[in-house]
Amino acid sequence: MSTRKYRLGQSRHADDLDRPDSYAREGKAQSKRRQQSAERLLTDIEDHDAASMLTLPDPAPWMHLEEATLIQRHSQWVDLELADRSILRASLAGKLKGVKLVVGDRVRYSPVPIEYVESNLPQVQVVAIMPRHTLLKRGGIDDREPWQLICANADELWVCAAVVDPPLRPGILERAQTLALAAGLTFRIVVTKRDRASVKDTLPELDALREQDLSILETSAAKGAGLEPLQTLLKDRTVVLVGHSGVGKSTLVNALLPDAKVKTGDMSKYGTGRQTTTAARWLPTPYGGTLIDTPGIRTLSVRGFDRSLLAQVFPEFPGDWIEDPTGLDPFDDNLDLDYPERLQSLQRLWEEMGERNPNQSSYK
Ligand SMILES: Nc1nc2c(ncn2[C@@H]2O[C@H](COP(=O)(O)OP(=O)(O)OP(=O)(O)O)[C@@H](O)[C@H]2O)c(=O)[nH]1
Ligand SMILES: [Mg+2]
Repeated sequence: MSTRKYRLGQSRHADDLDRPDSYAREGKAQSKRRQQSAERLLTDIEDHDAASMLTLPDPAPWMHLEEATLIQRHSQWVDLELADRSILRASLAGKLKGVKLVVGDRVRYSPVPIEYVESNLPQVQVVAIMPRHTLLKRGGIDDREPWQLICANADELWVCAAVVDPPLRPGILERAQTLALAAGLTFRIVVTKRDRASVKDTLPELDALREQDLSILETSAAKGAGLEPLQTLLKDRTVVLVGHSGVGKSTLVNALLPDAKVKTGDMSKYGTGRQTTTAARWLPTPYGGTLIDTPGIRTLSVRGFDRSLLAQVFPEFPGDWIEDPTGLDPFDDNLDLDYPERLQSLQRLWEEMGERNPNQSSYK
């Protein structure tokens, strides 16, 4: 038996999906049992309906107040970045307590409390959340939480994938692309640790993705190579970095923003499942704009996302395959696929999207 511990944000189920070697679909009966136990749970839990969780109270009465950006959540207060980029600690007005706030949220705050706050808490009070331009989320880890929010109002998602340690696997890249499309973010792939492979190695793992005209940027933070294009792209943009633990997100942040001095890990912890970065970090850049460093993820669940997104992720396949890819055998000689693993990947994401959370009232 595996003794690996699963932490918040990591479900055993989702973990398996990115590892073709250990990937085995659960049988129908098993899946049914899981659904039933989830339905039983439904009665004990508060209303986490997907739509209501993402609905924000109307900010109209508070538009005369100053706007700020939420950059970190604590249990009883939040940190705000003000227009001059200084940081202020604030508590939340009562009516916001049920709202899922996330890094990047634009809020309105009152310098004096509009309702009673305990004296040991910040007297500055967040009273409204502005509508979000974009909302990056992934499928929830269990049936209680339909979505896990990653950040609000970002412009781009850069998924980091290392050449080795951990190994380069396209699965997470396709997942990240799906989440970026759903959220309306520009998607780029940042290959890290390029120095760990020979220059002659063309990284054939990425060939299928290269054919899709995706933006792929190869970097080595260790050698300072390939960083300039990233710095140019960062100008006046809010960019969120995601990727497995240990791929080098924080090391890349430090190379791009020498003043950031973000904590990075050493290789000894690789495979232990422990992350070096434990909460999303909001990092203003000297190029204008912001980088958001996030904790390493095991995988990005697409559970409950709209299957129509797959047409954009897998444009090389005909529409009827996207509609239902289940009957196809990727290794069937008649299909003669250049990249059969792409079809496998489509099948996996398609199945996973159909696993609706019992609390999701709607896809999307
Ligand atoms: N050779 C080489 N090693 C690198 C490079 N970038 C990062 N590393 C190493 O990879 C390890 C992990 O780096 P981190 O930056 O902590 O990884 P992370 O993605 O932030 O990890 P989490 O915070 O756990 O999600 C460290 O030992 C780094 O020194 C690189 O460009 N080349
Ligand atoms: Mg990190």
